[in-house]
Amino acid sequence: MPEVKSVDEVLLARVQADPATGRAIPDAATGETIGYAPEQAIVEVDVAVAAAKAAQREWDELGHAVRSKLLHAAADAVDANAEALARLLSREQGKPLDGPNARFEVGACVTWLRSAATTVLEPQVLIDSDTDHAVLTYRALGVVAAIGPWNWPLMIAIWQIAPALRMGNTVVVKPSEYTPLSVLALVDVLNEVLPPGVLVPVVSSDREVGARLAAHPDIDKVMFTGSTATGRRIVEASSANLARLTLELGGNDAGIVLPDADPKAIAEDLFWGAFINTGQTCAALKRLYVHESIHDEVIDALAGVVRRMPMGCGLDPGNVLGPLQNAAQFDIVARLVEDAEARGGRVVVGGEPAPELGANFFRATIIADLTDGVALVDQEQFGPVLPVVRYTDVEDAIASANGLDAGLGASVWSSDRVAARAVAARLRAGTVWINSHGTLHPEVPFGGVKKSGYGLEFGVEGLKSVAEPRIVSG
Ligand code: TXE
Repeated sequence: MPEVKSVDEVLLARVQADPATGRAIPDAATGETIGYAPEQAIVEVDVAVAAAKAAQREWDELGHAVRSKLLHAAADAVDANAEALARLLSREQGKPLDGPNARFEVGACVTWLRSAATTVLEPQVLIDSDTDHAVLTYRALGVVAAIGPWNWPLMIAIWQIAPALRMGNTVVVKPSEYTPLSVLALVDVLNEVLPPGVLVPVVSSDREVGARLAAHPDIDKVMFTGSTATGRRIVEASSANLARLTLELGGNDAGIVLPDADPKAIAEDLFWGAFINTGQTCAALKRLYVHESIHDEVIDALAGVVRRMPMGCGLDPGNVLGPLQNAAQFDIVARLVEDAEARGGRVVVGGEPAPELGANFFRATIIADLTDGVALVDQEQFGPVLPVVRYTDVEDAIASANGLDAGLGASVWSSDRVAARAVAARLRAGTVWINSHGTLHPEVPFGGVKKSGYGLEFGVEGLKSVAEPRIVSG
């Protein structure tokens, strides 16, 4: 009997390296090798950038209508390979197929590709009088480097790639060393319809490869999502090549629950705000401030939701929570929980690893009775753990929410939308949600303030960020 391969194994076979030369990539849940990623050398960055540079002019000259059509065709190709991509993503990244996870992420790739295909950046007439005329238009920048993380590797790659291609740039993609195979597979699928050289991957576990790409003299723009430390290095590199930058550096988003919120009504949305992708999400709810009058009810309702959400291997149907993607992240989460307990935190639910599920699993956790100043509150945990802080005066909660360097997202929870908006207006974050957290729309710009980075993605603003402005005056 010939061996029957699953759809993701067929897709993987298209991109993976020879085991003799490639790097073994583990299944995040089981630790078993799922495939081998190519290990490219620094010199291959130069080859990739040269290919992208050589293809850029012709791609630009195709014009918006043709590029839009090709982006729709690329979306169709992703759609046609959706299950294979989702299964590979689930194994490599760890997120379950079900829930707002792997299938959802691949679906978002299709949505954001189509949005980039249909969004139009119109010329803007600035002055139009008898004597003066000035128009602002946008054109391609050149070659864009798309450097991505391991938490939402496919969706974030598309956020970087799709607008860049739409505007006539070519792209060199550098996936995280933790999730190279699913991104390579995505690029391979997109390249079923894109002309050669328009989208070129570089894959390596050597962080110098990313550094070389960001600093390359022929890179005109770097789209980066990752840690603040690496973001700083990219800013330094840009002093030489003057590459334009969009930096999405994660956050430590606060949520404020006002006294008039209905604990039962908000519990499930609070849960997903914090625990989507098992907490490994840049704009997840990472610290929750709850008014003392409803504090216990909110904790009870939230803990009830946590208890009924299944955690386990991503390919097993029904699971909606998975492992931490890698051992280093598991250690960060475990250390923060241990420290929070030592500093008076009360574990309401979870609070420990789940070794029976696998080495990288940590139970979904709520820890109450914490204050600002505890590391779990002040630092980005990036895992399935939500610290809860009780407050008496909303002024204190606002001061706490604004008190850290991070400023990606925030949320306000209340039965009174007007009151919630008044609090929202005082929070310093790129996006403030009301009665939800982290919900994104392809037409609504997204980006951070303070140390969460700069630059906007999505919609018309996203197209502007991968284009160079040109004013024709007279
Ligand atoms: O990120 P890095 P890592 C947070 C999370 C996590 C921490 C580290 O708290 O614990 O970041 O994650 C490439 N020039 N977030 O180590 O190091 C690297 O190869 C150019 C938040 O994965 O920032 C990878 O492709 N590129 C985040 C990418 O940068 C370089 C999502 C990100 O790696 C480089 C994930 C260099 N000098 C983790 N060095 C978010 N914003 O949501 C490395 N890279």
